[in-house]
Amino acid sequence: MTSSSLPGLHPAPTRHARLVAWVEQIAALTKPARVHWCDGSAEEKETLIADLVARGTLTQLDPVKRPGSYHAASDPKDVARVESRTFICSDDAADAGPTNNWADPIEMRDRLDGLFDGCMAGRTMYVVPFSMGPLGSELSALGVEITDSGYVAVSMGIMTRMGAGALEALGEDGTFVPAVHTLGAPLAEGQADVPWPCNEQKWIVHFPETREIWSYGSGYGGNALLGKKCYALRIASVMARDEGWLAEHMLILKLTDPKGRAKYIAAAFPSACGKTNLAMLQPTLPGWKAETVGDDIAWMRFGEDGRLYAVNPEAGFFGVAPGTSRNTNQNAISTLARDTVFTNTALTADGDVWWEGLSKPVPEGLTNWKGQPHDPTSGEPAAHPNARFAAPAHQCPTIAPEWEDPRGVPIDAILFGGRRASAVPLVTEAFDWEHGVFMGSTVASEGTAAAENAVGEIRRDPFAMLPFCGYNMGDYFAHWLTLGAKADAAKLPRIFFVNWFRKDQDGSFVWPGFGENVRVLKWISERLEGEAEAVDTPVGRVPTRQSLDLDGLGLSETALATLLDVDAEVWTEEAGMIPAFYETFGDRLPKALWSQHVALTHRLDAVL
Ligand code: GTP
Ligand code: SPV
Ligand code: MN
Repeated sequence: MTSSSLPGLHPAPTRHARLVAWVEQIAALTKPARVHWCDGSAEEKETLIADLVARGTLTQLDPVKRPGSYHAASDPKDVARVESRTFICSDDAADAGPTNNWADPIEMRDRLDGLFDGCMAGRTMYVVPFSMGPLGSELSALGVEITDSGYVAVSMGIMTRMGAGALEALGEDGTFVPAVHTLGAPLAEGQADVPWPCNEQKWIVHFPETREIWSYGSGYGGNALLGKKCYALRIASVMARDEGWLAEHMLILKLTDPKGRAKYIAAAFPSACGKTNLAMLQPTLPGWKAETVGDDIAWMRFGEDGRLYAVNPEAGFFGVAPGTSRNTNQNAISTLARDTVFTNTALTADGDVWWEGLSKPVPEGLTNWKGQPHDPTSGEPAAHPNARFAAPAHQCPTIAPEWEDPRGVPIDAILFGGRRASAVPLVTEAFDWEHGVFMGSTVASEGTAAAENAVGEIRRDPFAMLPFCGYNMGDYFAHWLTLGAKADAAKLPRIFFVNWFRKDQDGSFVWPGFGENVRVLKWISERLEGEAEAVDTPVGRVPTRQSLDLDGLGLSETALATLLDVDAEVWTEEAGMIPAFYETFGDRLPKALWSQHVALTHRLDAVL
């Protein structure tokens, strides 16, 4: 079949000639059985879902308990982002930097041509137009994902503003990021499909200069929903570098104090380190109110008034299920009450979903994420540790009224953080922007199940962007420094470092976390108002015992010492590990950060 006779290819529902030509070109390469342009309507979603149910990809959950919701079980080898298979194909390898996998763009294009040739045979090619950010906002940007996965099309419908509105915003000549995704599982004539088609080989490829994405072989999350990590972080970080803004792996939270004073806080924590939970925080302190603007990604730009404004480019939450419960995150539980797609959770005997941490005791008769009866004595979890939900953001009970404001929200504070059992205090305030950038650049965190790396092992994850920066991270640090230097210092967000994950000698968390994190946010908010005290330590400003509201927590003095005291010996060791990391960037590492490191060493020496 030639592309021009392909059902669905003509007439295209747009007069955007470049878009139509690109769709024709990809159809000619990938040779699908049919082409469907997504309009994002409710009827379309129903049809897509009916097809996925017929194929066994989705199972409908009990429509009374969880209306409009579905369960998917992935191939056991397709459960998380694949960082080792993720490539930044800049013309010059040095522009991808030491933290990314680089491949020669010409060789990669050759390889992709081979891989994508006929890769959609027997399948439908979905053309998925989407907007990252509110439709029509100056802070938003458009994309079109071509995919042969109905699951991806449905998920993009939850996670982005997908369909006719985005196509209309493109007009006849609008700019869009082209993103091609295939499961890499063509079907021969008469060949039966499997519930979760994918390929042993996976390639997640970005061309930063031409702003293109090509993804092969995976149907999962950040590998396949290309608006998310591939576009909104890797490609957008390059756009942001060139255009003077920031694309960050950050939640956005609105916090209002008992006097009615609102603050907007953006926070970058590595994958599976607490962004969704903090974004949906339920304050335990009376009179404090937290509202959600975004839970994973922030696009930020300086406004005419000199302040930094952020939008959440997404329209949904793709969150970690395990550990989510009424006690830890009631707002997430409420958000998931309907119209949600669950992937790799367990199934209950009565047609609902379950995961570790949701409830006690473990219900009888569970089917685990691999589709087998769950054996609680096996030591294996019923849900995959990276099991996720995809739910519309507007269903969140604490969604802020301004979450879709096209102007974004003005950021007052930026938090960095990681999962650190030792050394790093509960909260530290940076001395200034440059020191804050130094803090962000040296974030280290324990690995989690969100990617294929070893769980628990500490790795550097600067700005929580290690897997997501589309260019040389040395240049990325410089970009942060430049934006700060150009801005009015008084209007810059203040920078803080937090760590909810300190452990005691028994290996238990010292800080209660979750809703109690509002106590740290309260201190931050009072710092911004000039009301809370801090002590200067070599690593930054930490709360005095009196300035942190610890009423009713019953923390021992030992616990407080663990959380708030800076151990100069431990930190000398920490600081000693920075040069080896910085050296990997060679002369792309800004000199100011080396100076920050030297200054830290001097401050530590002075107290030792
Ligand atoms: P991604 O979606 O991968 O980017 O993850 P995330 O940063 O949004 O992490 P999320 O909020 O989903 O939390 C991941 C895990 O950390 C869950 O198992 C949570 O229960 C746990 N967690 C979150 N906040 C806290 C906290 O304050 N204390 C402790 N001890 N655990 C937490
Ligand atoms: C993360 O790993 O940071 C996620 C999940 O938010 S994914 O979309 O798979 O990247
Ligand atoms: Mn994330």
